[in-house]
Amino acid sequence: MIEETELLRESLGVELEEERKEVLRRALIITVGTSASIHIFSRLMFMYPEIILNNTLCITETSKDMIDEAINVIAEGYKKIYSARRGVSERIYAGRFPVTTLISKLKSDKFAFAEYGGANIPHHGLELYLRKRSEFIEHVRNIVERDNCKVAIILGCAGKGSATLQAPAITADLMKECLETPGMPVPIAFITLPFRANRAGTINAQHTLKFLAKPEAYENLIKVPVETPIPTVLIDYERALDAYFYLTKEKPKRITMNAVFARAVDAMNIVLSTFLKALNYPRLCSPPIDPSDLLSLISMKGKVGVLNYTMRDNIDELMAKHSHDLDVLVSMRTDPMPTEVNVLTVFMAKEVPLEAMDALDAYYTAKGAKNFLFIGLNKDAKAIIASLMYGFDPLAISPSMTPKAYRWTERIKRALKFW
Ligand SMILES: Nc1nc2c(ncn2[C@@H]2O[C@H](COP(=O)(O)OP(=O)(O)OP(=O)(O)O)[C@@H](O)[C@H]2O)c(=O)[nH]1
Ligand SMILES: [Mg+2]
Repeated sequence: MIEETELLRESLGVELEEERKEVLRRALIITVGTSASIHIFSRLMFMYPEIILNNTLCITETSKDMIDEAINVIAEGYKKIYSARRGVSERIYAGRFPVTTLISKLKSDKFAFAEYGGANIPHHGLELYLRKRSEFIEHVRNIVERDNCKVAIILGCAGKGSATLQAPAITADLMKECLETPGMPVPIAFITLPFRANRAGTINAQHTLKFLAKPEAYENLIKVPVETPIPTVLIDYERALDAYFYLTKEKPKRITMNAVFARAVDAMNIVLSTFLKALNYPRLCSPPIDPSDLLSLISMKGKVGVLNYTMRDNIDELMAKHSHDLDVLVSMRTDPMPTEVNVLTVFMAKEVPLEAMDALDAYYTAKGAKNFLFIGLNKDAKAIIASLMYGFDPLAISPSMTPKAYRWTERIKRALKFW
């Protein structure tokens, strides 16, 4: 698990003022439900503190209390980062600029679908979204027009009442907007899937997979054009266990749930922060991410994407270990694997070596990449490969989305298989 202080220490090397001039392209980040705002976005901010200046955040909730809570958590994190950068006490910024400015922006950009939560029932959460659907799309249009956002990133944790069906429904609606209305951003959702030991969550998340694979099954309910692709990347908490064991080399009898949640969130955030940096700083990329290229890679009806990544201290280590790392660090697996995928790789290092492009082209060609887009991002000291592989069948997920009790020995054995 990457500690917040460590993330903060790394981020302090970044020259904020210098970079702010560079910003040419913004994303609209929409968090759906409680965990996405509180756990995912706030950790993402520690990995990429400029995220908050370079992009626009729209927190959505189905519960009034949780929206205030999310704003508080994000504002506290921002205060911590801002004061650490200036080497002063956090107290100085309590109730003052720029924290107060951030809070009022988050308050005006948020959107509440209801007041009392999705009550743990995905269909109820969906219904609450549908009641406010046109108002919400109008809200997004206004933000996009104001801030000129090129990509919309939807973050949700499937398993309870809100994100399970709202996140895919929002993505479907925004995809329709993107295809029909010039100037609307390219949407892409990043949705986590629960541990199979979470019985209710697992059963609920079956709906997420089914909705993504066969939106026509929900046609009467949702009235989205069922031909519209729903660009979505899945992050399976079950697979985070493999990543956890691989990266920590631990073989414990018992590990904490928080450690594994944090591992999944960090994995997702390594990739998300790298993609966002590539989007935000086109001048540092060769070639820059073109949102229309992204759209063609992820426009595959009924299919989803997975994240594939690795992070090492320097390029030599990364080049030596990348293929083994990439074999293990995948955010979701299916059985069988798709035979054809589209791949986008952002290779981030202080100076991206030319050999990286060859090496990754060869790696992904062997994995069945039909289209492969390589982006070199010259930034930051760590060496990171952040890939999006698109074209997986969500219903072929492995392990299957059925409740299962924990058997640590079995799981560790499975993780060891990949080493
Ligand atoms: N990253 C992370 N995820 C969590 C944590 N706790 C729960 N989750 C996951 O998040 C899923 C959804 O939970 P919430 O975000 O609270 O649910 P919601 O979408 O707000 O839905 P309602 O609260 O029912 O309206 C759960 O099923 C878990 O899989 C955590 O501490 N960290
Ligand atoms: Mg909630």
